[in-house]
Amino acid sequence: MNSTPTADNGIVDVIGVGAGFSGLYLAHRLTTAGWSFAGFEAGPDVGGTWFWNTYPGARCDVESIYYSYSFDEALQQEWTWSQRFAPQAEILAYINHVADRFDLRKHFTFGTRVVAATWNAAERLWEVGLDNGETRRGRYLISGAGGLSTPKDFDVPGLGNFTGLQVSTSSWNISLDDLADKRVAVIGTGSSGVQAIPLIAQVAEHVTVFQRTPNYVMPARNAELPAAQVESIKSEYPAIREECRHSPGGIPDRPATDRALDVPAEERRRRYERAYQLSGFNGVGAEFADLLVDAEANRTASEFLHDKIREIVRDPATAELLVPKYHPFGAKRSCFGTDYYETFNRPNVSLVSLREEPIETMTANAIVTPKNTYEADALVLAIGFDAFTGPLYGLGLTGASGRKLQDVWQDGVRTYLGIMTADFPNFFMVAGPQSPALASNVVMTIEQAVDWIADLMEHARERGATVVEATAEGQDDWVDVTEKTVAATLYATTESWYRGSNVAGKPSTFMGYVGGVGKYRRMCTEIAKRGYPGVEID
Ligand code: N01
Repeated sequence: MNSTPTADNGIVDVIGVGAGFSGLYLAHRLTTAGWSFAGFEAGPDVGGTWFWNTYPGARCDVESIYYSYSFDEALQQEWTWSQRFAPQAEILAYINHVADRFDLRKHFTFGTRVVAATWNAAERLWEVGLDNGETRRGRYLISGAGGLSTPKDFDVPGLGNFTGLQVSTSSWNISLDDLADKRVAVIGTGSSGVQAIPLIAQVAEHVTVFQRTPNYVMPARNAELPAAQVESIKSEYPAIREECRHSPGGIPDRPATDRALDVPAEERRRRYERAYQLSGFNGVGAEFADLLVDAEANRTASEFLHDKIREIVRDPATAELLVPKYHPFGAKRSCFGTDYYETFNRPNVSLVSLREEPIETMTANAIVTPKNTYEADALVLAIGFDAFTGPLYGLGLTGASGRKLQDVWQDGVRTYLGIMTADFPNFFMVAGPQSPALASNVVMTIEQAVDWIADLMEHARERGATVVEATAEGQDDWVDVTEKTVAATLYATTESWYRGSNVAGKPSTFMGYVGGVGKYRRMCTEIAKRGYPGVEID
C-alpha cells in the first residue's frame, strides 16, 4: 500500500509520522505542493487518537461542526454531522472519508512505528529507523504524532497482581458487554473517565470509582443536530471557519467584556445559570472576561458549579468528595459529561477518594487502601497520557549536536512557536508543545501549523535552501512569550498534564500557548512575512 517515492536515491522529501488529523492533512497539503511524502502510522489504519480511544462514551467536546477540516469547501459541504458532539465512531468515519476522498492512504505505511531518527548533517537529511528494522531517509521529518497518544504508565504498585479483566480507556479493546454484571473498579476521573463511568454503571453489577482529584464536570448537553441548523451552518461555513481561525479557542467565541465581581451577585448567578444551560466551551467559563485571570472572580464560577454538584448528588458526603476544591475552575482541563454526577445516585456506584485513602497495592482481585479492600472483577484505567513529550521522545530523535531530544529538553520543553526546536534541523511538530493545541479546537491548530510549515518549506525551496532550523534566540523569545502568557493566568496555579505534573519526574513546563488561536496565527503570519526571523535558512 505504501507508495514511498524513491526518486532521489531513496531519499524522500518528507517523512511524516502519524495518520491522524495532523498526518492526513500534512500528506494532502505537501503532496499537493509537489513534495514526495512517506508517512508511517503505528496503527493499522487512519484515525490516530480517534482510532485508539474507543471506550464507551468517547466523543469530542468541541462541537462537531467546528471539529473538522476547513481546508476544502466541497468536503465541508458534503459531510453532515449527526450530533452536536460527535461520538468517536462518527469522527473516525469522517477521518476515513477524508482519507478516501483525497486518496491519502497511499502515502502511508500502516502498522509501522518510527522508533529512531538521527540528523545526518553531512547529507542534510534525517535517517529514520522503523520498528520493522528498516531505515528510511528524508529531507524533512514532521511529527503528526499528536499530544495525547502515549498512555501514561500506571504509577501505583501492585497492578501486576491483579488477575481480573484490565483495560485502558486509551487502548480500549473490549466491548461494554464484557463488563456486564461485573464489579468494576475505575481509576481516573478526567475527561475519559467522566465519559465512560456513566455507561459502565449501566451494565456493571457495581462500579467503584477511584478519584484522586475531583474536576469540574459540566453537562455536555449533547443532542441530535437539527437539519435546519446543519443547513444554516453549511450556507455560511467559509465565514464561520474564518471566525474560528481568528478566535481565541478556534471556535466561534462569545466574547465577554465585563468582570464577574462588577456584577451584582443575583445577576451573576442568573448569568451563570443561563451559561450552564448552554454548556460547551462557550458556557460558564466564557461568561465573564476575568474568570481565568482573577482568583476571586473565578471563585464565583467555581462556587456556582460546586452548588450544582450538591444539588445533583443526593448523598452529601459523596457530593462533598466530588466538589473540585483543589484548583480554580478551568485552570486544568474541564470535563463535559452526560449524567456524570447523577451516576453517583445509582445504588450500584460508589466513590473512593484517593486523597483520603491512597491505593497501597492491588491483589489478584482487589484494590487495597489503608481503609479498605475493594474487590473487583475488572479494572478500567482512565489515567491519562504522557502528553506531548511522550510521543515526541518515542520517535528517538537525535539532533545536530548528537544529543537526544529528551536530553536537550531535560530542564523543560523549548520550542519555536511549538513547531520547531533548535538543534533539530528540518524537524517540525504539528500541534506540538507550546503551540495553541492544548487550549484550542485542535483541528484548526493543526491546519494552521501544517500551512505554516508548508509555506516555510516552500520559502526555503524557492531560495535553493535545504536546511531550516529554529535559532536559539527565536526559541528563547518564544519560550518567554509562552511563559509570560501563562503566568498571567490561573493556569499557572494548577498542576495537571498541562504542565507535565501527572507524570513522575517530568520537568515542569506549561505545554501550551494560551494567548489564543487568532493571536498566534497573526504572529506566525507576521513572522512568515518578515522572512522567518527566528529560523536559520541555509
Ligand atoms: O486523562 P487526565 P484523560 N492514581 O489526565 C487520575 C483529552 N480528552 O484521558 O487529576 C489515581 O485528564 C488523574 O488524577 P489527578 C482532554 O484534553 C478529551 O481523562 O492526576 N489516579 C485523573 O483523574 C483531556 O484533558 C476528551 O489527581 C490517577 C485521571 O487519572 C485529556 O485528553 C475525552 C493516577 C487522568 O485524567 C486527558 O484526559 C477524553 C494514579 N496513579 C480525553 N494517575 C473529549 O473531547 C492518574 N490518575 C471529551
